[in-house]
Amino acid sequence: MPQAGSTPASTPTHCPYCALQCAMSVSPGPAAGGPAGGSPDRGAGVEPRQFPTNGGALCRKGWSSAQLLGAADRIVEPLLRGPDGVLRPAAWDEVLDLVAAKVRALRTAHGADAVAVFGAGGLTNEKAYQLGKFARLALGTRLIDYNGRFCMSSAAAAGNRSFGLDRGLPFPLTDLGGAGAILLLGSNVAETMPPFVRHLQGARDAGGLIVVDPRRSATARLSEDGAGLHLQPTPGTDLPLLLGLAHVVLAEGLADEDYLARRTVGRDAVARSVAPWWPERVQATTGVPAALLRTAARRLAETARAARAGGAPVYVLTGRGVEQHVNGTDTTTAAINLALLLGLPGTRAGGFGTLTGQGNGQGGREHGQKSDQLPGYRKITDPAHRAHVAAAWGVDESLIPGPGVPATELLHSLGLPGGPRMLFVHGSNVAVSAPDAGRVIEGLRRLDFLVVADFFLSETAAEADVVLPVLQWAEEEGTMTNLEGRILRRRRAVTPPPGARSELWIMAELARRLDAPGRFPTDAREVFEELREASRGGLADYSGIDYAALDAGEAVYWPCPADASPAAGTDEHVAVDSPTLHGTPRLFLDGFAHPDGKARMVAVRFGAAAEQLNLPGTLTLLTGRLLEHYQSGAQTRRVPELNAAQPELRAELHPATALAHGIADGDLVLLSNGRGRVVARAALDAGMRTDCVFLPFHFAGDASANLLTSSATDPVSSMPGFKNASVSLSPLPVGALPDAGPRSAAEAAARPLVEAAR
Ligand SMILES: Nc1nc2c(c(=O)[nH]1)N[C@H]1C(S)=C(S)[C@@H](COP(=O)(O)OP(=O)(O)OC[C@H]3O[C@@H](n4cnc5c(=O)[nH]c(N)nc54)[C@H](O)[C@@H]3O)O[C@H]1N2
Ligand SMILES: Nc1nc2c(c(=O)[nH]1)N[C@H]1C(S)=C(S)[C@@H](COP(=O)(O)OP(=O)(O)OC[C@H]3O[C@@H](n4cnc5c(=O)[nH]c(N)nc54)[C@H](O)[C@@H]3O)O[C@H]1N2
Ligand code: SF4
Ligand SMILES: [Mo]
Repeated sequence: MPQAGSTPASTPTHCPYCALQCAMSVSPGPAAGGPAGGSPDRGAGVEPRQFPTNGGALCRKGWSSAQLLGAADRIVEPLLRGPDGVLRPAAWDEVLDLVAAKVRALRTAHGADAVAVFGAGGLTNEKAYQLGKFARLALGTRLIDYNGRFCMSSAAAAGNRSFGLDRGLPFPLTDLGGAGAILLLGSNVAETMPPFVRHLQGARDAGGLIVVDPRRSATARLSEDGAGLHLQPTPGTDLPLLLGLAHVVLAEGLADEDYLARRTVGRDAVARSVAPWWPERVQATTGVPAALLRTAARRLAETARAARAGGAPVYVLTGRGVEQHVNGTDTTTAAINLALLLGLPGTRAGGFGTLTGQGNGQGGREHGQKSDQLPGYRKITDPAHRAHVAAAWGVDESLIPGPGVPATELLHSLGLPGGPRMLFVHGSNVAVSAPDAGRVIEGLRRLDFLVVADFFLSETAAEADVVLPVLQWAEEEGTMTNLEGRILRRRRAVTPPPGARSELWIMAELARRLDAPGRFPTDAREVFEELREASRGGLADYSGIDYAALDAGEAVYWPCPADASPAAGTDEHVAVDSPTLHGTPRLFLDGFAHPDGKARMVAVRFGAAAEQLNLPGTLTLLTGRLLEHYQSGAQTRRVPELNAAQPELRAELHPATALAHGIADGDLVLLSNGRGRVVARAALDAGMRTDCVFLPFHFAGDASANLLTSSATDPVSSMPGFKNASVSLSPLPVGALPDAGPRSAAEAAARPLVEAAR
């Protein structure tokens, strides 16, 4: 239970939102611009802090983040759905007793897998770790997965396959600043991590920023100063584009053959696989002119050659635009292959990285909330890994269930025969953010019992039988692992509302009621101490890290083994910003994490899935993000200034596409396919391709882009193809409004367009 204690005037911590984890100081007090009706004693002030990643800057979301601490519609008491279907406040003991009784009853009647858990990459390391243990030991279920499956899974799978290890950036972010060239594929950092843009400046100044995006995004526009390039392929064709870049590098003798021979295996198979992708064929498939492709390949290769001689380094970076496809793992692999051909990963001449998204998207994928995983990035199917974790948990290994199923499969099996009948959701708004969300909402409604831990009545919480009010970022202690694999302290800066509880406390209370084996401490530091042991010797080894070290310097990159000897495949296990700290800021300098120390070059082939080939008359739906909103929008739609800046769903369309469909700027349009219908306001933008429409996924109800996305997934990573659905576009026909009435006040509030049009 949270203790009301004294809070210092200003506490150093980090932003609640994305993986850049900008440093800030939080002081209790009324939040500037706080929401009307908010609790005046629950606000806080935010000031940016100097830190290498954000350089003292914050984006609008960071600046306004504290406003939600005292939001008027924050949930501050447990809510229980009554027989009349209405959610009403209830006492903690009453709801926890009920939840535990439901678990027991369903387990007895249907087996332990009748209960499932859905976690998140926004949870602290401690909560993510504890949630994985809670599922396996307290619930006894194998069914746990999390929203990182929608986020980092393709990049993680590719990194593990090629390098033997997945750390989003295997080098400090500040290394990018001196780059001579950066190939940035499917990432719109100018909106998704604005303070990151400073790290692109070196490449921009050198004319070496090359952005690949079917949209002329804010980031693509950054490449237009100087001699930078914007490649604007047909969506879903990054794989052939990358095969084409590799083709040019090899055909023109620009590969670093010495590096390939020393540090990789599989070069010849990759060379054979890219041979058929000559630039003119790539042009026919991707729409990117052959000459532009050659220019890009030569610029990267020439800069890489200079880098090997001590010049400015070269980086290849990916974002969700290339990863969230049914071939996302292979596309990311093709990007890694290109970086390997240029001789970059594990050298001072540059590298490959992926830009992790959620606040703890990196740590969230290391500590065991993934269906096939145990802490320390261990495998749940490996007997030695299971034995190690069982010992750290103090339980018999046989008590740890086997692997579960990935997120999309889990969410689409809810309430179906053989599927889970009860679900716990911690930190995700799946009713808005999951693919084919209409089907997910049906599944949530089929469940016998839904428990959602949140601080707002998100669209998912609005479906719950029990809502458990939890702490917000500035009210809790813990650690986050940022996009560089650097472990940071999240600190309690303000006192939480009396009715809210920490998730560690909730798990401990339920574990006790369920007579769970293992330990469930409520103090984050105590959980971290156990996490250290559980991770010891694993790929993501945190055993050498403790809160005291973090509090002293905030510069520990994993792996950080307790004995301070280098982890396998890494050589730079050194003190970084502080002489007392250990860590591995740069991975792979001595070798990759495969047993032979060599990177795998995996030959990948382009085979477009049916959905990716547009039917005549349809457009490709691109989905993504706006600066002002975060993810499902559950938080940022509640911040007045952010919501005022982006109040409604806008569909970005090329003027020619709009004209062909009889649509003018500002018109309401209907986007539809076999899965659903969405209403949006047309926003004409000549930077779009004529065969695409772009929708952000931040809005709910009939403005939810995920009513249209497909649940088809990548066979390796189980990543859904969020970035590539086929849709029909029309002006909103009179009488064509979706007729289902709003289910909740939250949903109604999220349907301004439909309501306005009625
Ligand atoms: N403002 C804001 N910032 C955020 C978030 C947020 O919700 N809002 N979320 C955070 C999280 S969890 C994540 S994962 C990151 C995501 O960060 P990004 O990866 O930068 O975000 P997206 O907007 O999803 O996608 C990036 C770009 O991919 C492009 N794209 C779409 N399809 C394709 C394609 O087929 N090929 C290529 N090359 N590009 C394509 C889109 O046009 C878009 O500009 O952002 C983090 N930061
Ligand atoms: N079409 C489309 N869909 C996408 C994507 C896309 O690009 N296109 N991107 C995907 C990606 S990359 C991601 S990461 C997902 C993200 O989508 P979601 O998983 O839905 O993420 P959020 O909207 O951040 O939801 C977080 C919820 O948890 C609450 N919350 C925040 N912190 C905590 C906490 O510490 N504990 C608890 N219990 N609750 C908390 C918030 O109030 C909010 O309701 O969306 C995916 N969906
Ligand atoms: S860029 Fe990300 S971490 Fe930084 S202030 Fe914005 S949302 Fe927060
Ligand atoms: Mo994400």
